[in-house]
Amino acid sequence: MASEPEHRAGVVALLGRPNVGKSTLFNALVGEKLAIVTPKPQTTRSRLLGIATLPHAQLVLIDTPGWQQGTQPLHDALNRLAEQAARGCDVAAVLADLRSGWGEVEAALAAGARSGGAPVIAVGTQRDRAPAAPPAWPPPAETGLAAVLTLSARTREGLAEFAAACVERLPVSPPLFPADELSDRPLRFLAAELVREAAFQELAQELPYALAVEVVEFDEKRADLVRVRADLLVERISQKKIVVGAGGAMIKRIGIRARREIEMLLGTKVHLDLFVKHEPGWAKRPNRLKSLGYY
Ligand SMILES: Nc1nc2c(ncn2[C@@H]2O[C@H](COP(=O)(O)OP(=O)(O)OP(=O)(O)O)[C@@H](O)[C@H]2O)c(=O)[nH]1
Ligand SMILES: [Mg+2]
Repeated sequence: MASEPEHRAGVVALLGRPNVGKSTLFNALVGEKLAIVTPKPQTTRSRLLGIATLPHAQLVLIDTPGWQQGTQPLHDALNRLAEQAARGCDVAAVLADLRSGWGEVEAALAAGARSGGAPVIAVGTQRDRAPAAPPAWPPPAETGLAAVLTLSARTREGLAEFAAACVERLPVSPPLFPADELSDRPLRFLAAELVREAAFQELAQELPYALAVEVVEFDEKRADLVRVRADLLVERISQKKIVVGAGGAMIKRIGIRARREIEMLLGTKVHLDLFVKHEPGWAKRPNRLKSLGYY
């Protein structure tokens, strides 16, 4: 009688510099868009747990903020999150954009995205838009890495191979979460993130970084319509003017985009009200960062 493979389960941390594609890979593996993704670096501000349940394994994925070089309390907090994820995982996946090559993996490792003894898999991302002949990466034997592989989270090429490389290195264990669970975060937090994603996409340059989003009301009493009220916090009055826009045009655009995304997440109609609030120094107070979910 052929024996079933043993069930494996454990934590896989996705680490690397901003914009390499950690959140996109996370969503592709979880099979739902839980993590927000934008073309701008430093999109992710929190440790997000996502669950990928496979036939004989469960990957508990941790999406992390990209490694930050700033010195503000927000940057410190984000770097701490990535460090904690690296220390507490069974497999550390260090991602680098294939277009920038091997140096980015080295930099991420040097910057502290090291695992506390867990095997490290180096992952070259965005293979679909990398040059035909990407820069050569050294073989794992020379680097102490458990494996080196490449993939595209967008086209899903190489995704199954990456999952298999992780599973192989996870401990034998029953599933850690129920098979139908996808994340440890409440829907209201995920909704706040989708508002932040819309703002990142609509606003130019530096402004998105001065902005936080807090969902202050999330009413699911009606089965066919969820009411969401969210505040967009900005640090300066001048920023408030830009986020509201002439005649409210900008906040309206952000709202339309965010509502579409929240409706997809919840699978119902959504009524979304957005307010722009001036809250100086939100990014400087550790307790405030925590209450906003950036921990
Ligand atoms: N073509 C292509 N684009 C990708 C792929 N993966 C990510 N991207 C794009 O790269 C940009 C950054 O992706 P994210 O997933 O937000 O990157 P991240 O590493 O989570 O970034 P931070 O949260 O800022 O650290 C987005 O515009 C993505 O759409 C891929 O496999 N192919
Ligand atoms: Mg991200």
